[in-house]
Amino acid sequence: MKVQSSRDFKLQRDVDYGTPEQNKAVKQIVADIKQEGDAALFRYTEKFDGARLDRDNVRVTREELQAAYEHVEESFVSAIRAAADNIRAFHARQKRNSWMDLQPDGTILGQIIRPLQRVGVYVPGGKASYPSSVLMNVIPAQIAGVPEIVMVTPPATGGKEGIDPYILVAAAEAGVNEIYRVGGAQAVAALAFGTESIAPVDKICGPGNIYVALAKREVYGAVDIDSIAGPSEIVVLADDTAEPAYIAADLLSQAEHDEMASAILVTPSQRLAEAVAAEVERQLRELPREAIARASVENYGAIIVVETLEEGISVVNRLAPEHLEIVAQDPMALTGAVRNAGAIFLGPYSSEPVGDYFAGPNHIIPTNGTARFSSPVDVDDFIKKSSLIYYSKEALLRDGKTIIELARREGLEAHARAVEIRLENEAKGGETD
Ligand code: HSO
Ligand code: ZN
Repeated sequence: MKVQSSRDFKLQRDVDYGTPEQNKAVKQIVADIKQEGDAALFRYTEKFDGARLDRDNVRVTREELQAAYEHVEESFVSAIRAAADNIRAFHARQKRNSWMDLQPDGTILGQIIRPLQRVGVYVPGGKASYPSSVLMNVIPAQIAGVPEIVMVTPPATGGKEGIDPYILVAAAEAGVNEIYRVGGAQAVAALAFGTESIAPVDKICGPGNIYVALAKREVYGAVDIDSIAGPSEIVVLADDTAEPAYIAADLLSQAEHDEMASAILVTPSQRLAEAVAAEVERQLRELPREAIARASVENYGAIIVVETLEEGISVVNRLAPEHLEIVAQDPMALTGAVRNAGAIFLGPYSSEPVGDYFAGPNHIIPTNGTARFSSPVDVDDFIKKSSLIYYSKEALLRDGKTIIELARREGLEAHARAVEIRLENEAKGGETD
């Protein structure tokens, strides 16, 4: 990893909007599913995933789910359960209540909080198929009270055997209600518009490859979607008190996710900068995913030497990282100045994977600088609000004229009259004729 000064550091931010061919292919798939339903869904599944599906086998059965438990270690089941408990406890704190305000004139104003009815969670196949992400998507929806949580995943994530049993166990533990063995853009379109075998959902979340991301963009509006996740990012802000081997290990924990993941150390200590650079190299050689992690640190990694920790914070705020670790003498004292970071890990023992798997906060966190304006996935992502308005006669008599004034200013006479008819009638004694 290159040690450089903050003056020489250039921020790289790329969002993948796909090639014109990819966009065209996705539009076609979405249109076909919308029009033909299952027939197109099964045709594309055979074409892209090599699996023959029909109405009877597209859905994962209760028996298959039970069988998955026989293919995973007991220790995995207990680990998933312990993580799920922590994630539930953390997200339970986010629940909001409906509220109502009764005013002295009898007016009632309020907000009703309702869960979404039906949510679809996409679980990718391939290198980014994580049981932990199943928990992070499903549990907040469940805490929000979503009654129907549907999962889709490509038919052979676990090779010839079908869906990866670890994913199935995580889904069962998290409380998924229905699972369908479909993936790709066709699965996203099926969730959005429904087919004969899959009822349509209100929101689609979960990560996927470029086709899945483009399909989510394509169906947005017909349904809600979560944000489109970019590669993982970690920024560590550290001073001389930090242990270089720990910092290097934490940087590599995110670098191993993806060739385009970004791992950055920001420090006022030249000594730490050099020690971490050496450690990264040493530890890289011993990693099973060395090739991915090496590509990540070479292309998107950096060690930035700043003058002071305060300057470090301003670099952090510009980066607006998904994950920030503050490993310094007094991390809490620095935290107040952090404006942009999706998740902040404090002190030498809050290694980033603690948050990825176990502590309780969500690990689906804004990437690509979007922590400037967005937040980790939470219960709010799975609720909606309805406003409640009850106007008393007294209140309408008091406010009617003002409303009429505003309506006529907009040239909307019918609006004005809707209120006026009531005022006039009340002036006549309140009888309608
Ligand atoms: N660090 C990833 C989440 C994850 N890590 C899943 C391990 N498994 C989010 O940036
Ligand atoms: Zn991770």
